Amino acid sequence: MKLDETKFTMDFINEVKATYAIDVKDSSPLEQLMALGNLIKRYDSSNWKNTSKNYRQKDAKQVYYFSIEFLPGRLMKSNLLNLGILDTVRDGLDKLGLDFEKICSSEPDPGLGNGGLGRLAACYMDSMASLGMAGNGNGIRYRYGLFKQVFMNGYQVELPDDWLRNGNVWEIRRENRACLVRFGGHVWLQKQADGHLRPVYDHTDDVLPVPYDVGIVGYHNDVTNTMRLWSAELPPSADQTFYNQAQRDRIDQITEVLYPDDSNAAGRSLRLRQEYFFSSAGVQSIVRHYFLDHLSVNEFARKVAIHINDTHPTLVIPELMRILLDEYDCPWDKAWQLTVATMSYTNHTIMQEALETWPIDMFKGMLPRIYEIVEEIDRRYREEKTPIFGENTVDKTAPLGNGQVRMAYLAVIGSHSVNGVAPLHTELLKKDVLQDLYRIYPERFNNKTNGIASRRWLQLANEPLSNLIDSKIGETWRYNPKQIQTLSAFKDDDDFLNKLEAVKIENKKQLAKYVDEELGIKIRTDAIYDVQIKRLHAYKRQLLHALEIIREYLDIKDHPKKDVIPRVHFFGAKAAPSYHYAKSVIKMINALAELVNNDKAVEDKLKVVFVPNYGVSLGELIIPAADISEQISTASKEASGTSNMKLMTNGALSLATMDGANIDIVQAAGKENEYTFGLTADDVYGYYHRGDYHAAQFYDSNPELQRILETFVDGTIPGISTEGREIYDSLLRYNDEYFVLADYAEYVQKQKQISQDFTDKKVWEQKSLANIAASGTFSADYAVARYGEDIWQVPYDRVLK
Ligand code: DL6
Repeated sequence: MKLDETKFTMDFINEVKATYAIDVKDSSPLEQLMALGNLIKRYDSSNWKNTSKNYRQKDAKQVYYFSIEFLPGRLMKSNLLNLGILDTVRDGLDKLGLDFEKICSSEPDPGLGNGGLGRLAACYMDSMASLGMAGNGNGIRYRYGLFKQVFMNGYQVELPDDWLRNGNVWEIRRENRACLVRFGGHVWLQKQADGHLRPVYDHTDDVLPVPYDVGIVGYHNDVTNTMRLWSAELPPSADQTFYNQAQRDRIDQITEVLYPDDSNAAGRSLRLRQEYFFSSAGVQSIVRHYFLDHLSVNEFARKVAIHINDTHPTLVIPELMRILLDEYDCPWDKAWQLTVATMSYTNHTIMQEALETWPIDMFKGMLPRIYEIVEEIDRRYREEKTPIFGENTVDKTAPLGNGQVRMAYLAVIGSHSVNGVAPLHTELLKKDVLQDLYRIYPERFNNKTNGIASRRWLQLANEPLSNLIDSKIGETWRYNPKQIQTLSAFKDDDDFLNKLEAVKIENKKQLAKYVDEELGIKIRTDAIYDVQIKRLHAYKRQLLHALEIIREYLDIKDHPKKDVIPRVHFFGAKAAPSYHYAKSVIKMINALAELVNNDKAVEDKLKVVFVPNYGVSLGELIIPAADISEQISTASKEASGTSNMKLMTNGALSLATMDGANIDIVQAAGKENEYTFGLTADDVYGYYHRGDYHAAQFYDSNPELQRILETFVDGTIPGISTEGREIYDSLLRYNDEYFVLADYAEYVQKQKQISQDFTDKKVWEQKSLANIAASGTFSADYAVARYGEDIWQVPYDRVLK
């Protein structure tokens, strides 16, 4: 959009006055944020309105991306960038003597996701809008996000994330679009006057889902899509006194708080309520919208695509069946054909514990009509497939089995497409996790490698680098990220390489300032910034990184005169509150940091920074400053990873196992520009099949490793007698489930190589450039285009090069 700076400043002054009845000079950054947000929302309102109108006029096929998590990050800068008014607004506020950065950082970071899955959903929302694709998000408006992490005596403590405390300036409450979701009670089918069997409900617990819409602004294309988040409320028409406190609480609880990612174990009935709540509300709203312009259900699958982001929204399948059968009198076969043609499912993990199942008794009691439908899906599946694939295979893969409703199997059976998120991951789904279903429905399986929003992770997070890129190759890469590839022509341009280094140092200064001011740790800006930012999980192996830090520490202590390339090791990671082992690793790393950072003998050479409460905004600060991207999961365990892509596009070199999308990154940027090591997925599966992994062998043959492990239990790292023992035992007594010791030697060797290579600035910058140049292919724009073409069959406007 076009915006004149003078008009903007006048509008802003008036907005502050109208909203708060004060002058700008008397307003706080938070008030300025709210006023600015209101103003930007108003500027964008015509685009938002026209986008929906255009889609309807064109009768465009709509995609509905169902995700129990969305992790969008702050929206102010991203909206301004996408509207094309970032500089105008920044300059205008500057002229008013206001601090634009301070205003932007007053915006709370919506913690509506745990990690990769929710962030991916947010990247895809941004790309759908930017491609001009009719894409809608559907999720939950949690009153509290994932916890706020603080460290007390090195332990993770979880505080509530009250992100809505001051309201959310970007949302619009649309109470007139609310519907009704039923839980519990009794249901039976009764013949109606028109001869149709329809369900009759009795004694149900009814909940009113109220949608809050957030505009998702496309990049320079006048498109604003909608992300719809549902909030659970009391149905208004009922006599309010009819509800006792327990019932009110039960309703409030549904959208009160996001579940941490290890808490979706069977038995958590609130999680199941959340899942049905947003699935049902979303599908009802889709059907309502569809029937505004269509008279029969016949066109449904040609006009609607529903995407199931991991298993949490799988109940959209029986819910759509319910609506088609019970409300539109559709015969079963037709309803099923439409449902399968509408649905598609992405799997995001091969970890067994994350493949959701629900005890049948609980499910049936909470969702009686939905259970009947799942039972019928199960019955028909068995009837159709048993003659072909045999009872054993069908038993193993049916939606109901072992007293459980098996969500992943239901998702595969009820969708026309099933995808993994990196080639290796998709292969493992076919060969291992979903192998029987792959045999039954081979044509459904496909890969869609993840992508990231390069607007947020490069253009916004790293404006200096983006401007430098512009200065060499112009601005078209901002629309077509693969064009960054042309930067590689400058790999021998010393001036350009020096500028690349200067940008990195500037970004390191920003980060160092934050670390000093917030954590009281002074770090050098000429050190290697070695970064591992992701959820804390044993398979991601923050422990392996810690072993290297201990090795470096002992080496410096043993050889005080030795020349050392200084390093700062960064961690950012939340552990799920009930994940005991992960919390022990956090405590251990914090204790190690305490030891290292306070030891005068290593002062300038080694520092450890564990940044508390890692989230999108901290990622935007840390990633542009990174030299090394630690992607060191046990091969086969990380489905894809996306921090690997964000770090790469900011010029960090990957220190990586051949896991998830690391494989594709290495292929794109060239093996010579990354540091790869460790067991492959085949090696890991080899150990599983033979059952011959013996961690002790690696320990026994490596005195350095022995010494390092001793520090967990001999008091060298103070204050971790319990955690140190637990970690030590996990490696030796319980045989190192994630092969840390097997990969140790090669990992260390690569770390030593990194230190050596870092001294040759030119070669280092060339490697960094190779990563930046190859990163465009991992833009979410291409990923979403592939989803649009192959899975959803929806057109989009932007021609991507
Ligand atoms: O696909 C997004 C992201 C991947 O990049 C990560 O590799 C994967 O671990 C993550 N998976 C989840 C699974 N959550 N559950 N359930 O977050 O997805």
